[in-house]
Amino acid sequence: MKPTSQLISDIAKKIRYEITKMSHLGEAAHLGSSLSCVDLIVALYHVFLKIEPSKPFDRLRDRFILSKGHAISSLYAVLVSRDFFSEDLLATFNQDGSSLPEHPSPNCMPGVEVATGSLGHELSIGIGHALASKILTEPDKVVVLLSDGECNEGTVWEAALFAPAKNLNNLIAIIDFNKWQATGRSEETMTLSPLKNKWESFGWQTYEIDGHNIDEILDTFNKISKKQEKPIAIIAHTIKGKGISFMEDDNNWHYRIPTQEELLKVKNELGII
Ligand SMILES: Cc1ncc(C[n+]2csc(CCOP(=O)(O)OP(=O)(O)O)c2C)c(N)n1
Repeated sequence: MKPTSQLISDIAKKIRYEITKMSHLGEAAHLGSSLSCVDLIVALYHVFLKIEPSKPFDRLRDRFILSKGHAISSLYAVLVSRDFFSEDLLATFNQDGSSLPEHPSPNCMPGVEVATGSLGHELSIGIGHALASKILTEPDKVVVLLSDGECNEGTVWEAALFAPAKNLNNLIAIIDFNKWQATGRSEETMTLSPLKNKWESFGWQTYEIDGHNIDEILDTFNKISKKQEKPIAIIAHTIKGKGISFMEDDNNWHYRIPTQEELLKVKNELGII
């Protein structure tokens, strides 16, 4: 039976606390960036992706690539929520000698497919997987989660041209459109709007959704799991720092690390026991 949207929300809430704790313990930045994509990653791993924790290297698994690799804490915590590895390891995030680095390397943990962190390259890597699957007539799909600032990179648009040209209908790009970059508003850095029209005009079938509305996320996944002709782009409107009142849409949390007191505040606010 598929998990309900209430269950997905509950898991996401727990993960919001876990990643705040990871940022605190590991003195790691990018908490706001991780919070903006939690709902999407939980919905992917608990509903959409066909990938089994007991067979993380199964040839026919779906692939997920977190192109905005600086938000890796959310992927690690979601992998734990699916039992890919033990929860204890989360406390070692970003520590010396840890197998959970702040930017991931391939297979650093089961379920982590690709080294990410250098923005702009991973849609092309996803295309490589998707093209290989098409050539081999294999059934798996590939999902790449990008950030909006990343869409300033020319490599993203070269990849965006390539995928429709090869009819990669097994490829899904999700853009975590939180309207911020490291030091300012995305729109002020380089105009992205109208982002949906841009992907559409490059030949992608495009959806625009609220990236925190679980029902809307699941509905969209439902639509695209049917046979489609083109690669899919989902423009997910999100809020950086989502879910924690004093972090929402405050870009200081791109770099800020929560104190012990703030961690407690988050615990209380999320109702974590
Ligand atoms: C090629 C490259 N240049 C610079 C950086 C440093 N960097 C880390 S996060 C970031 C931008 C963050 O904004 P965005 O990509 O929109 O993601 P958000 O954190 O807002 O989700 C930058 C420039 C990088 N990771 N890769």
